[in-house]
Amino acid sequence: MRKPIIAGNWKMNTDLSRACELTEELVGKELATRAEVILCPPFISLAAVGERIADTPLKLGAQNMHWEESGAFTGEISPTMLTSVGCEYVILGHSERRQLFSETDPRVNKKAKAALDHGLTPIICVGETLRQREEDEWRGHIESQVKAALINLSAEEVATLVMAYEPIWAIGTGKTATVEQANDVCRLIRVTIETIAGHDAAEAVRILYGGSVKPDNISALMAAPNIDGALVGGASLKADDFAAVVNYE
Ligand code: G2H
Repeated sequence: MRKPIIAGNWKMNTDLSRACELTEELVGKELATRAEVILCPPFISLAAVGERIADTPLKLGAQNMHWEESGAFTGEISPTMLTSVGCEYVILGHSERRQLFSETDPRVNKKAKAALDHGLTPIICVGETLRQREEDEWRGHIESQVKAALINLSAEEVATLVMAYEPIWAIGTGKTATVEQANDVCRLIRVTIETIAGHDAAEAVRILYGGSVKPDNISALMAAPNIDGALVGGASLKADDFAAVVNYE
């Protein structure tokens, strides 16, 4: 049985004060424990959020990282920096990074390898554009992103990681993929992983859906057989909404 994951991707939102406040609001709520709940605040708030969730079931994740441990990489954050503040997860290859910050498949792969080498669980994002969806090119695109991200990872490593399917056309737009569309792509991701790393790894990998997840669509998404959780953006910024997503029926 795969344990579900609900991860809040705060993106470039919340200053330190609001990040602490939002964390405290969440800590004060009754949150179901059937899913692992991960908070991914901006880098500058990781330590403070980490301190506030240290004695709770909530987990800490980062939104990106560099693959090197240290060095002359101005503006970057390393895996050891993330683990030093209690991070257990790191989002890699989010479409906003791919589209706005020149993140490439080879870099996502290097980052995934480095994360695993440092005991961090990567949450690797893949997803197609509206054009690729409309022109029926999404299968090839998703397969290629998954294969590129997992190059040189062992089956044991692949089994531990988390994938996230985020259709670019559904991110922050209010449009959600239908449950059937989302489940179909998550199944394709699992089948692709099976061809690379075998049946056991494919069955173990947790695959999240992301893209305008809200309290009113989470239950239907979670009922789909290939969807193991959600990567939540906008709705993770309000404690009531995020708690309602975590406490899905
Ligand atoms: C997709 C998602 C979280 P939102 O980017 O990663 O954001 O829920 O705002 O569409």
